[in-house]
Amino acid sequence: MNVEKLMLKLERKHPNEPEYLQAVREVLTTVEEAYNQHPEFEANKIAERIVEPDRQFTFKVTWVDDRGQVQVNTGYRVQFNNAIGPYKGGLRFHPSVNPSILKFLGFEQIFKNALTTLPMGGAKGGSDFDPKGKSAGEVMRFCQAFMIELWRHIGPETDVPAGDIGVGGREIGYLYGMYRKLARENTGVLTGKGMTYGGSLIRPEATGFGAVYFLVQMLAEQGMEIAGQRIAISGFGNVAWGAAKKATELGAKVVTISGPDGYIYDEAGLNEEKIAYMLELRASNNDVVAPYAEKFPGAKFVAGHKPWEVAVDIAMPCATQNELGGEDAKQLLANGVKIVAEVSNMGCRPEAIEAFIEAKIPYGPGKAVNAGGVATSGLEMTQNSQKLNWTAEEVDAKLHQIMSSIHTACIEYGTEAGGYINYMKGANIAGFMKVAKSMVEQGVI
Ligand code: 2IT
Repeated sequence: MNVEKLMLKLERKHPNEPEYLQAVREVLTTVEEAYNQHPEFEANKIAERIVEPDRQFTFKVTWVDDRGQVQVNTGYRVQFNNAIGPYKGGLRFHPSVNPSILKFLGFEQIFKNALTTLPMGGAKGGSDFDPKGKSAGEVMRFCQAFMIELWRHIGPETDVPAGDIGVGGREIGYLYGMYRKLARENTGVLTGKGMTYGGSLIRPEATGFGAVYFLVQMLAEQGMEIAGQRIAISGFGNVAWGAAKKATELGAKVVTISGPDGYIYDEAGLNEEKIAYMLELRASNNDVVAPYAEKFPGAKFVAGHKPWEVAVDIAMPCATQNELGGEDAKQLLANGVKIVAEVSNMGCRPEAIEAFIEAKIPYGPGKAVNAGGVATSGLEMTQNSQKLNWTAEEVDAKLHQIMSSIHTACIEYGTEAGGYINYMKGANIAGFMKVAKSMVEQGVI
């Protein structure tokens, strides 16, 4: 494979898709060497085939808001690759959603899902609908209108959507309700469902919990423990909540959370009450963290800044793509950061990753660290097809096991000559190999 030639072709074809190009470049450059040891990959044009989505749907979503005004949004589903299992990946509702962002997310999802050890292909979807300030009725009507279009393209053995930014348990409920009505069947076609209609225990916590289980293993590899570590978390949604909850439970001190308005610095560290309050803040639909500092006067709100300027041992980006840049990385390193566990998808910019690797700081990429979310979705699919519900302990034990196996795969494929563990390389190669082999074995289709 000639990465530069392939990238040039993609850049010409998709000049307006920077996130997609960024994700593809990262994967191809890190797998190049391993890829070239397999002549059958090149003979089957695996690289060219894997960067192209199987298909993409774009559809109009029309709905009526509370004032009686007609609203129009765009809905999308990118079915990227189903070589190892049904398409699987979340739906994102955010005004920034566009084909580039969904293609980057769908592409990442292929390798993440392969890492989970479960049979799931890669997909992503969503809409430019902005949940901010919308009433519950508006959210419901939007979700219903969205599913009226999407339902024909999905199914329990075809494509299984879930949540992502802006899509949580409430939205999944509305989406599932409409799917069930249209399809006239009760199948596990979405994951992240409520417990009364086929959901899995631990799914709401799974992304954050899994990330902390992975972090604990990264720390252990360096001879460190999580108890007593100072952690900077960004975001204040479902993922940040789960990570803060588990890290705090294990004795770490989470000192920041953040929103689009700025970040909260809480020197005393988060506790159960403050973590529970994060959910209230999110549910208020205002997308701001500032009220935290009014509610808990020991905490400080820093408007317009990111939490990466705070001196911490561990950084856990939990908000969105490219939220940690080169300058942020420099600042973290200058303040003595020891480990970066990226929980958001592609949360770090390439310059930041380069800086961490250059400084020999272990950097866990999102597709490994956050894979517990989709892994537990996979466990929800298994429970649905067995028509059984597992206990929280059973699900948590499986989540633990999956995160361990991802960590082992990263070490196996990512340990460099000097002993530094390049988790990005390890995760990309391990995920890629599985999908590429399966594509070769199944022929040119
Ligand atoms: O980025 C992700 O892995 C998710 N948003 C979860 C996807 C899923 O299908 O549970």
